[in-house]
Amino acid sequence: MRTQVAIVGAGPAGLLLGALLHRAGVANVIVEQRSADYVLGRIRAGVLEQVTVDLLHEAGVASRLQAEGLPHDGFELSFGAERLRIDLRALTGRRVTVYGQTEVTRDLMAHRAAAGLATVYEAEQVQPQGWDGDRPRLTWRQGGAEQRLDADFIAGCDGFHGVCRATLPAAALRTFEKVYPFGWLGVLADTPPVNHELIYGRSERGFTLASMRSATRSRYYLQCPLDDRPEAWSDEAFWAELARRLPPDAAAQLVTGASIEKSIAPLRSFVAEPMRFGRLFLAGDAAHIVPPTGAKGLNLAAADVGLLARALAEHYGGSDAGIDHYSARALARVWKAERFSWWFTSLMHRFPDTGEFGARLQRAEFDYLCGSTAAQTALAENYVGLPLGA
Ligand code: FAS
Ligand code: PHB
Repeated sequence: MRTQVAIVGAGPAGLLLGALLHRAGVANVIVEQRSADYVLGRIRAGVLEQVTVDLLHEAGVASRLQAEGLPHDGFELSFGAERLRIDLRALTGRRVTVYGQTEVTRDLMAHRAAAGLATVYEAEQVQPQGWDGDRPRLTWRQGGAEQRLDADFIAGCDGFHGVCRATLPAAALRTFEKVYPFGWLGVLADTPPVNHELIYGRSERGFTLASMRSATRSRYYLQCPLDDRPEAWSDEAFWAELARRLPPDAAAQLVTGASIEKSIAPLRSFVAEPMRFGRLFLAGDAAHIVPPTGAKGLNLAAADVGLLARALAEHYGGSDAGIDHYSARALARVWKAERFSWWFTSLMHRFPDTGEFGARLQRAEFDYLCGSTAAQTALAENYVGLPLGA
């Protein structure tokens, strides 16, 4: 097989890159190690920045998002019983859209199938090769036979545990990492959300997030110890702890029900530099990870592939300026999102070493936000997402 761009990974980064390249007339094939159902079964992000919404429109994959996405003009912070609304629309003129990553992935998969684009699922032992020369290619095994895909470029959209970054020589890569001493226990339930907008909460007992997927489907998170396990939490125990941590007037609105998904995600900040190696490009979680506090992971992946798709299309138009500047441009925006996600996580969580002094500092930051339009604007403009070229 031969194509112009070989994409490793059929998560949101790989699928959106494939759709944008197809729109630009650039041929591409996606090679994914899991089944489509497995990819769809992962419950992850829930909030889309306008940059992501615009890219999905550009890719021609936004009709269901347009119909079912929930535009949100603000969100709330709570400290104990106190609540502060951050008015995104008034402070930045922009908003975010609540639409689950699972639905984004489903729409991208449907678009790809309808366009008749090649996607190889359940590929085993995928291996990028030749990316440091002029004959890049992917090999993999399927049905007991070796498969090969020759291409002009390889896009590593294979997530944090993928093969593309792992294939690179250690000396070629600089990595930066911070691992947080807690995780998020997430529950999805077909119950109405406690509030019409998201509430990020800091209680004495730890962080909570009250989010949603629709007016009838809620998504909640509790900060939990790293060694905690989803099976250690009955639904009743989860709802009782959530009610203890939510601000009382929100807890009074809580409708409980059977969980339809329960999982624990670790929190990490991670960046690999650079994001280009000859004819291999990294995008999305393959290159960087943020704690989900700032709702940046999926949105950074979309921004990366928005830059990469334009750069590759320019290459076929005769200019290599885009691919030559891809890594620096992507990383400039990635690091600003890393800073914001770290700051927001540090503000809203109980750390083992927070102590009384640290708790007072977190409270002082919340009080400052309550009284400062400038502070709220800084928070709002990072939350809605910085412009693509920022
Ligand atoms: P993905 O990891 O989504 O996709 C990579 C794909 O590559 C996968 O399908 C994988 O199977 C495939 N792959 C891996 N190795 C391969 C190989 N060797 N060969 C072929 N294919 C291979 N972000 C938010 O904004 N908000 C959240 O609440 C949030 N919650 C999260 C919870 C969890 C548990 C995790 C892990 C992440 C969460 N994220 C969240 C971040 C998440 O949404 C990512 O940012 C997003 O999935 C990034 O998309 P991709 O870069 O496509 O990576
Ligand atoms: C979610 O709804 O899954 C969600 C929303 C906002 C976040 C993290 C997760 O910051």
